[in-house]
Amino acid sequence: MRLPPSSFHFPRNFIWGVSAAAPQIEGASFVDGKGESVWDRFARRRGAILNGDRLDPACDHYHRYEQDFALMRDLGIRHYRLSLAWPRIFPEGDGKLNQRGLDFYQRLTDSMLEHGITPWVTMFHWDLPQALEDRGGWRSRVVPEAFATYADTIVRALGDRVKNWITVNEIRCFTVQAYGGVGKAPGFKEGRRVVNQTVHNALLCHGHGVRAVREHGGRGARCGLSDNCETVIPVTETPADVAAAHEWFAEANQSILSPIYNGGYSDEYLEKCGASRPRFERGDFSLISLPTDFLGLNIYAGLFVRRGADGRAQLLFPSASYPRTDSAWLHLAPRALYWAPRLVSKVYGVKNVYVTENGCGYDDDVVKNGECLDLHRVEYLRSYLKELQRSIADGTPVRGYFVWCFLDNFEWTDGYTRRFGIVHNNFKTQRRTPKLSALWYRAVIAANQIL
Ligand code: BGP
Repeated sequence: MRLPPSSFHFPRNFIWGVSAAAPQIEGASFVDGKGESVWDRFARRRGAILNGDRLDPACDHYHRYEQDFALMRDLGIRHYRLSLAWPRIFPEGDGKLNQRGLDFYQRLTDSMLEHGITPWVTMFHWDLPQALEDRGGWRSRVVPEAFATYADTIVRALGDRVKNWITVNEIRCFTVQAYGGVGKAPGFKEGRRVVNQTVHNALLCHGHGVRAVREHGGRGARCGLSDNCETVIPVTETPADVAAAHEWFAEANQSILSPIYNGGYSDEYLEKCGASRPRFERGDFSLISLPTDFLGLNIYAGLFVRRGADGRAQLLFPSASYPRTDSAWLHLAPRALYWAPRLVSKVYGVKNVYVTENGCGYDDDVVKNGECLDLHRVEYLRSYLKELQRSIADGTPVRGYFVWCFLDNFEWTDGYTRRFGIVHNNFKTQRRTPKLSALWYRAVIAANQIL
């Protein structure tokens, strides 16, 4: 019997891109007037980062961006998600502008455009100016106040060439994890009330980012958040488990997505917080819930859920032998790329979803005879993309996909050990070698289809 041909096509105009972030690739931590970030400081703390690695030299992208954009172009990559380093532009977080920092991003975005690459700019990817941390950091409204000026400044300066803006990246990571003792800079262990407050202050920054784009972004400017929402996968795709996934997803994401999409914290969330609820002011939620154009999702893994015997959503955790990447937190769960976009569009009515990060980290990506044969990454990306394609075919409004990461880079507390790139970087020589996954991705982009 002949089977119909399998079709792994993506919609016309689907955006294929790669992602990276300033503190992870630029290096040049103290060049041309850049101020210290909380990650620069945290990396000096003994034992904080594997092997005592620092954010310098990373990929020295600060000095090598032209060569990197030429490589992107050769790989057929037309969309690049980058971030701007706040402390390059305002070394103290607010106050005096460092023109050299801003000039750098003007040169950088010009060069991207010359190479035929469209910038997707994240305003903040975790590198808070240390000076702001010294004044209270995310615990305090000092940060959103400073962020308002920072966002106005960058959108005014780059708005003529940047049309796609992402406000902040993964609120949970630089608030709940960073202040909740989970090993992210600045690395504190605060109580629940303080942690909830850091989330609220981050939401205010998101709101200011949207406001700045509307006020100064010019024609065609679009913006949204990149969120690492809590992701669940129904164990079986039956009505009972799918409904359980819905319920769990809606409850788990209320601290970040409800204020943005529903104009405030839910009563349920505030009750759950009790005395630890965040303090807010009148007017906060009209800023936080300003309409956005899209939602970015960073999806790597997902937990499993089913309808439990007691009728409630029951979470199931992968066992020790469940297959994982070299990052313990990153178990293989391709169906996360089906369910996260679908659930977010159903629960919050999101009309345009972009997967702004997806990828995997391994420690044994080596270059041999000029090649890096990262079969594990090809298979990872392929299996996840199939699920994304299935989600789109079932009607989920996903418009684009960005691989994390273009280059092996400074992977936060894993330093330079954990390699997430589709391009290998030799950190001693700064030599770039496209891995098998990059060559495969080039073919996928060209065909607009999984191959
Ligand atoms: C996301 C971040 C990225 C990237 C990736 C890999 O959370 O937005 O910056 O680093 O995860 O994660 P990690 O380096 O923590 O393993």
